[in-house]
Amino acid sequence: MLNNVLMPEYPQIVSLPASPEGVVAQLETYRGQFLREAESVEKAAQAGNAAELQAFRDGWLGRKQGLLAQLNEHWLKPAPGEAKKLIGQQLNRLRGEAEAAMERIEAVLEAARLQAQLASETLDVTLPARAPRGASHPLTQVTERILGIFHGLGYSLAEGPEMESAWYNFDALNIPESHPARDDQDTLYLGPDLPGHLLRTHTSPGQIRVMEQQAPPLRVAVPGRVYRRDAPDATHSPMFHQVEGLAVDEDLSFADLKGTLEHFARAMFGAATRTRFRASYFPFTEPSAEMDASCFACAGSGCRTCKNTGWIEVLGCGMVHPEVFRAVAKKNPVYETGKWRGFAFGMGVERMAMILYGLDDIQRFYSGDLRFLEQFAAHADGA
Ligand code: 2NL
Repeated sequence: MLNNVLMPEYPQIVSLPASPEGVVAQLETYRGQFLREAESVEKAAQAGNAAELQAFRDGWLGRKQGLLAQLNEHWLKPAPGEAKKLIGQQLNRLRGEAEAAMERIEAVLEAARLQAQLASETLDVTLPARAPRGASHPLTQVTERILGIFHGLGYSLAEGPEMESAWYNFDALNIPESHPARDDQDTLYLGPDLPGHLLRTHTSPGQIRVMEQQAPPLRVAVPGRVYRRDAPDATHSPMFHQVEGLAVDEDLSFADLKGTLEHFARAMFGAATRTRFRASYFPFTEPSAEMDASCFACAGSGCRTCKNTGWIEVLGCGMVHPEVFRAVAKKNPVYETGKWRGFAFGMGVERMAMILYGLDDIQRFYSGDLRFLEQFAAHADGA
């Protein structure tokens, strides 16, 4: 029969042997058959094949048709008293072995199942994502580029709160009560519930907080949102982004400032970039300067990017004013005036991005318009 190839061989009951020796011998034969079959079913189970187990169990231990049930019915029940004891003992032994074997095989099968599940559900967490899901915002990309350059110069990264006190935002930075920047025409104050508090107008208070916590020598960059009371137009927004930097050490000079920022300009706009420093004024630095970079679009000959000047205004900078150290020293006496020299600089991220990408409207950054944003996806990390 072709079927036989796949059919489990059900053990067949034979008629009750005439002598006790015959009973023992026949049960021993059954036992041998059982052990051989159990071995083969266990092998199948190790390979994860459960199909044979059910037929095996039915054949031997099935409640009515199983061989042990039939031996019970046809050998044990009709046996005379003295033979009953022997047959009963032998059958119990066989049943005990059969049940133990069945349990073992089930355990093997369960282990094989678990193994297969583990293999099929293994996650390689080191695999790269199949596809980029999006891209970082152009302002994020530019911020990270700027920070990356200063990271390479040993600057650490710090952030401060967007809600500040007037002391951190103005007084500590040597901006006097009378200064127009403090006017509520220019600054967003937080109203009667928070007197003396405002939305920071620059990230400099973040650096004040770093100095209060940390003794020189230090180098730190502070990125973040800043707020000014401006009407939105193509080049203004009441909220924009800055990166500021600060270095403090024993003998820093304006030459260190120039070397640092010249390196920054070349890393940002290309190795051929030249710089120039024009005298300027900030209350928190003395002397103060603005740095221009030669135009990367026309190499200085004059174009739309540089408005035909050949130069691009990049940032403001200067040597930290002694009054700033004096303010910090109130909380951190290490900054006692006269001990330290520092230089600082600040730049607008939107302005930097508009120059780099040739954009003419700052409002694009805040519109969420995908037709605009998707143009920057190619620059994104991993895209
Ligand atoms: C600009 C100019 C500047 C600073 C920021 C600074 C910070 C401390 C002390 C001294 Cl804690 N200075 N920051 C210095 C010079 C210029 O920013 O045009 N930003 C957009």
